[in-house]
Amino acid sequence: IDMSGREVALIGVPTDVGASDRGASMGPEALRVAGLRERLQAHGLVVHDRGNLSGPANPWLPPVEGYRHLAEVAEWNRKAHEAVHAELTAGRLPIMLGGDHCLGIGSISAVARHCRETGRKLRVLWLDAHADFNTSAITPTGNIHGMPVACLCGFGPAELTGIGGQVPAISPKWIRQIGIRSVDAGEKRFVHEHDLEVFDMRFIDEMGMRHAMELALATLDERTHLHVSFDVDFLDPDIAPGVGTTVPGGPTYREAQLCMEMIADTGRLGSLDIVELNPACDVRNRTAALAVDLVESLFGKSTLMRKSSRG
Ligand code: 4U7
Ligand code: MN
Ligand code: MN
Ligand code: MN
Repeated sequence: IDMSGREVALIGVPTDVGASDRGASMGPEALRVAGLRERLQAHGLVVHDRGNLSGPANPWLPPVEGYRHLAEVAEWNRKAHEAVHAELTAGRLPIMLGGDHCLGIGSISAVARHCRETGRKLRVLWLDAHADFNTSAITPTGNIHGMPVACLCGFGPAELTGIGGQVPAISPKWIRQIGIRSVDAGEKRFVHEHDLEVFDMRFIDEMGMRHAMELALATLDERTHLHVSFDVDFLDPDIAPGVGTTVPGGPTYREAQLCMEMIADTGRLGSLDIVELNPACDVRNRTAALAVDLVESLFGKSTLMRKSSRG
């Protein structure tokens, strides 16, 4: 797949209000330092770096009625929503540089709104160690970065579920989760209740990344907009230590590369989040460099030229 000439917009959203570890707010700069823009340009993409959005500071308070920093999370997400939606409307491919994963609410609600406006179908690939399907009633932490999938599906406070003007913003049927290996007890029941399609690490161990991705990418067509929400803790912590919430037993370097290459081969990538990178936990920016490497593959870098994409 040749993406050259395609216009992409980098939108930094430097916040960690959705988490209880500080530091994801430094993610956008770490990705820039690792050469994100230059590496995309090397593939012929036209890159506009919009700099960082601004928003409320992290008040660093305990949860209130099951939510930590709800007002601040809502404010950052409204801003992310507008920024992502504006780029999509202008025909550019937005890459949101998080920031913690609460921002998936703003970003994906914007993509869903764009798909409604343009008559497209949406498929969301959620690459993560976690299902992020908690609600205030079942969360063990109150951290809203553990709730974005639930909020997008309409389960959450009106301040978050209403962003983008339609509740729910998306259907659970549009989501495929990959790499999952840490789901809380109440969250697990909720995932089953709503029938989320999850390719967890057990599935990947037994069936392989190739089969998982073939299923996750099945039934796409020319009208499908593919959104990738890439939580860096998806990756095994041995190769990606720079995240706040490490979970052992994630995809290896090769598995992660294959995952990205198979997404690239569809030619349907329409928007991307890179979230949860935490430079305060990283070692000489190597997790940022790895994320940039993988994003390069997502935009079509492959070891050798292919005569045609697999299909
Ligand atoms: B991330 C957790 F309890 N499930 O809800 C929670 F284990 O965006 C972690 O995927 C959530 O990194 C992790 O707080 C959120 C916890
Ligand atoms: Mn996440
Ligand atoms: Mn995660
Ligand atoms: Mn995390």
